[in-house]
Amino acid sequence: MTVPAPTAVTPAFDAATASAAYRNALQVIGAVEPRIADAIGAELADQRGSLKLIASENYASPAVLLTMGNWLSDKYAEGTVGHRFYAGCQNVDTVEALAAEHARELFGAAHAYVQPHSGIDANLVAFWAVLAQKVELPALTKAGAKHVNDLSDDDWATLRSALGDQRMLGMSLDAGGHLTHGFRPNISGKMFAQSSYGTDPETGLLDYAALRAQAREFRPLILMAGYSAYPRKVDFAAMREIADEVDATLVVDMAHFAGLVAGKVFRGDFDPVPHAHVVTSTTHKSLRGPRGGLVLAQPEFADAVDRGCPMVLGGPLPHVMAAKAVALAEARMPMFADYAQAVVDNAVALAEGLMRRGVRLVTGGTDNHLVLLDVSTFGLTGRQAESALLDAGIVTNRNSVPADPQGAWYTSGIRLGTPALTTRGFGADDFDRTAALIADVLAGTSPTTTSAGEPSRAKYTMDDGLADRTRAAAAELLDAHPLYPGLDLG
Ligand code: DSN
Repeated sequence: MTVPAPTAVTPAFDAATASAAYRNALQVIGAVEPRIADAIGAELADQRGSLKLIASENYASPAVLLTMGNWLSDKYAEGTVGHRFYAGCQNVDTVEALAAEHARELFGAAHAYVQPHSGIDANLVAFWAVLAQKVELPALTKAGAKHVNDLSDDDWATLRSALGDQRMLGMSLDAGGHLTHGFRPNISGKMFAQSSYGTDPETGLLDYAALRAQAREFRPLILMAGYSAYPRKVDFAAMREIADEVDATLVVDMAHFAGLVAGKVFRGDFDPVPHAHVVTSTTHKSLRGPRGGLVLAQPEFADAVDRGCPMVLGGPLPHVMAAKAVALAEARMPMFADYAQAVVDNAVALAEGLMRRGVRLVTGGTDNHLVLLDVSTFGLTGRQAESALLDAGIVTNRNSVPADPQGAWYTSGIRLGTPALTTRGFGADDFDRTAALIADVLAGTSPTTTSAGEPSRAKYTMDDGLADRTRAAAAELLDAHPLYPGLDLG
């Protein structure tokens, strides 16, 4: 068998060794529950066979994936390195210390905490650390209690009402913010009184002067920056100035663009780490690691961040922390900078290819890893566009656009991201061809009419043969850039 060369932007692996490892693992698993072994194999086939453009997904390396399937999973290790609530944690200490060291070195951070299980967890750790560090509680009864970590039960009762007065200012959901930045369906929206900043209605861009005025008015404890659907860079130096002016703590959630920070595409004012008091992230998006989270902090927040478990987290997942260490080690390799740059170059190619073919993009382009399409110009909702694209083998997700008239369920937008296909080795020409496929699907899809004669918001028809033609064209692109080249489950 000829094994295609690994791409220049993904770590090389020995295909024969990895194939043997996975075949043997699936055999062991299949002996107990063959349907699970089958589902694992089927997931690889699905991932290989679809044009994955979900901005928050990626393909971790075999080394990262294999690191998670072992007996590190069996160890309880609540606490921190060298200070555990269980005996026998020496290997977990090694793992956690290495992951934290890689994170500090990679991002130039004073402190790293690698236990969070997800992005929500990482944000909870950060929010709690800010409350613990910044909220002075002079009215509390316990003598000497200055911070929330030192409270009696009575103090807690007082605190519960006091916490209601704390404020968070975060980016609005339809401008690209995230649920965990103070919105009602998430605990952050219950813990904090929240106000949202949006984007300029004409340009779709962040308006720092308007944000400054809003912060002066609202005076938040936490100024939250970061996004999941804003296709532009954020000036974190400007954000910090605003935070300092109103005595707020700047927390940046870089989950989406951590890979671009790690790969030094976002530098200077656009790198959150030197500017924010606390930075949170997931590890599985553009950073290309295992599913999980981490927190980086300035020294004054380090102790409070380290209390994440058991304050708001369950016991750490040592096998995932080990995989974070491997992924962070990969991100410190020179090829990761090439990868991060390619992610952005490819997003620009995708954006330009779409706009050239008449697709409207929020903000008129991108300078990060994602583009946000406004599909209302095709007479479609985001839900219809998402389903039609999926029929054609293109995996995306619908997303609100600013001031979206269709609301958060149907939406008017489609979000696309380049991290996953860039890992496969797609280049600018491939993304231009991908743009052509997407534009054709949108142009060839129409809403059906409801019994009341109105355009449906969910149902649609596609031109004859369009889905099949698109699938065939997508398969050509995918075949030219195989996922995990040479990996053969037999
Ligand atoms: N669910 C992630 C995303 O798709 O952006 C964010 O949490």
